[in-house]
Amino acid sequence: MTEIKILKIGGSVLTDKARLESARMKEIERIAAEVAEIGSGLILVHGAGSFGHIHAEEYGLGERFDPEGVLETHRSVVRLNEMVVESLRIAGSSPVPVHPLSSAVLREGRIETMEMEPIVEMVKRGLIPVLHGDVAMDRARGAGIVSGDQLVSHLARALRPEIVALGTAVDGVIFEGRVLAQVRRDDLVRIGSELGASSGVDVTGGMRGKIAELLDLADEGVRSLIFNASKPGMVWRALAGERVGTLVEGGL
Ligand code: IP8
Repeated sequence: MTEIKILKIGGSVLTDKARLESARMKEIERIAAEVAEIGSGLILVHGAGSFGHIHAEEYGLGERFDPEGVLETHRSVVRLNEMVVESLRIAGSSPVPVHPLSSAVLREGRIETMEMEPIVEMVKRGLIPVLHGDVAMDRARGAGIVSGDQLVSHLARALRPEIVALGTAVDGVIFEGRVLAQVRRDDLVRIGSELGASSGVDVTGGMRGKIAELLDLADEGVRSLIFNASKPGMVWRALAGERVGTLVEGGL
């Protein structure tokens, strides 16, 4: 089977997080063009940004089960997903939407089961599965939020991709004003207090949540890159195997 690459693009790149459901179409189109140059073997995951986070908070989805909140939050992220899928198609790729609400079940906010077979078959046929942060059924809480970062680490554990790259709106993990070339678990004590929450409404933990997720993945032997997807050319470079941004790796 083709080597797999997993790319995540954060909601802060694709949307204006301060304004409800405002997509940055130019950014979506630019990234779609960079992805199209890479070709097949790719799984794309995107964050929700101002599609999803604002609804999830409004309905208190982290704390209580709310049927309308499940529907409205899902519908909102699906609207962004459709824009991403359509831009990829126009750029010449063969994307297909994959919605975690219909394919994953959580327990206490963590993925317990997720359909992987359709995703594997899609990649084998040269399609690009496009997943997104979503609301999902939770066996303990009724419903919960599954972030794009958690989806990336779940997919990467199962599929052992050659590249895992997470595009954000910053240059990587920044400590004392400089981008760290790599981060290991031991570094957390030193840099922990500087790791910010994300700007705008974010129910899944910003940079801190992202690093926690990626360090767990690194412990299982899968390294990942956090890089700036808002800078033109960086998505392509990350997918081409360049070491851009910050590498999250396991301890020695
Ligand atoms: O933007 C969150 O996904 P993320 C999904 O990847 C929802 O953290 C529905 C808020």
